[in-house]
Amino acid sequence: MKPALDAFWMPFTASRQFKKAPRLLTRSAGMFYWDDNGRQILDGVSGLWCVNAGHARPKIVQAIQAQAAELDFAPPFNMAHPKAFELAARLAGIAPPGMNKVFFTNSGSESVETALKMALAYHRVRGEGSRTRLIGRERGYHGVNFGGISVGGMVGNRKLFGSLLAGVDHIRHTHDLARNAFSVGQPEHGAELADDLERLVALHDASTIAALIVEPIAGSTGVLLPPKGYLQRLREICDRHGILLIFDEVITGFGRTGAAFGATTFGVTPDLMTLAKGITNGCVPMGAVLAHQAIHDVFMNGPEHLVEFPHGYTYSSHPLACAAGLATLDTYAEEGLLTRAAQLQAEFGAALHSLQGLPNVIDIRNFGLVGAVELAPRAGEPGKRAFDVFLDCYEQGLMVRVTGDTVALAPPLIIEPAQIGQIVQTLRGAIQRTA
Ligand code: PXG
Ligand code: PLP
Repeated sequence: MKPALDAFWMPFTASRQFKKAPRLLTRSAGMFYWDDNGRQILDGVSGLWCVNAGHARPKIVQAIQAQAAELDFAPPFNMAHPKAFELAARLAGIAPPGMNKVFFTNSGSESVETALKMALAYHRVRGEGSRTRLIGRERGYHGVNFGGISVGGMVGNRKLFGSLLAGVDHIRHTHDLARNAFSVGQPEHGAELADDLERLVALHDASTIAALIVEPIAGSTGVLLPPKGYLQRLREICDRHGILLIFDEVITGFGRTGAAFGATTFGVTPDLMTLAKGITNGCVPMGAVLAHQAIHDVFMNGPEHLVEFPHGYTYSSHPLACAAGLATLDTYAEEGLLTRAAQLQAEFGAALHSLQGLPNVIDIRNFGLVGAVELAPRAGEPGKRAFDVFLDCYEQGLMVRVTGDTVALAPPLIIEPAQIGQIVQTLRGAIQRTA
């Protein structure tokens, strides 16, 4: 029986369109979903960039089931349960050197709020409370809470919501079709865009700036890759001015770029890192902030019976999420998934770039197991062409993600070469049919 669709106010959804022609997923396994008509759909986007090990992995399913029966909830404030410590240690073990303190949240958005608060508090606790300004980047996505949309750079996510956080500024984004269209992997041009941070230092003075937050690869706004040398340059400028560097790795974490984290792949260590999504393979909501030891240690003074960092969520380190997280890390390790994207990158990139020359295709981008095909917008209808491609792909049994006029791909890391071919073949047809 079809459910009534009225009551559910859906997130980030063209609801009226959806409710006229609902797309209901009822089952998942491995690389696939099935819909309510029993139709099989190849998952080209890991659910929503999160199911990195593929769906319904037995070890993760069993861990969640067993945990629910054993310990359902434990208060996380001045109390804890063993798996929280175990998971924190395991995460620190795959993090860049020094990033060994783990603060748990329940989503990427909460991880971002947590990291921004940590950055502000860090400076204040150290005695440099004038550093209150937060810097983001145009076209950044940092979730949907007030801090995140303030440092974020997507007009559609900001314009309805008033004046946002005070004292925020943005550096320019790195997307440059004129110089970098159809780059394979990291683009050649644009490392100098990092110098935009120097411009903001000159404008505001470093003594007022707490942190810069960027995604190593901007996922949600259309897979915008860091030009060669760009992230290194951001790190240098932050160091020169005492500004903390936050990498938002909610999408780039857990194998998407060919190593555990984008920081590892790109060889740049931030001060704070936000995680979510792949941390539990998307199976139970969870996020985390990884902090460098040096950031954490600044907080560890004052009377020992007092809370050092007044922040946390009822469901921080939830037992079900910790159990899922541990089983997820086991699965990644047992199957070599955190580095599999590096092995498949060349093949995935070549397959995607074979779409160059199709009607309306104005750029193709790839890195690790993330890719994008950018289409020329239909006149007067921005976003419509890519949305039509999304609907066509879905009809043909392929799920992709669309943002603006960019079609994004981020398949589970267990993908087989034949399935890469299937994704590209379906996309080819959809782009031709919607031309
Ligand atoms: N930071 C980054 C870099 C993200 O990609 C978040 C924070 C927020 O995470 P939560 O768990 O609060 O959603 C994200 C999430 C898309 C899309 O269309 C991407 C995300 C979420 C929803 C849609 O690409 N990324
Ligand atoms: N609102 C009220 C009234 C609360 O009591 C709480 C938590 O105790 C919250 C919001 C925050 O909820 P959470 O800790 O799940 O983020």
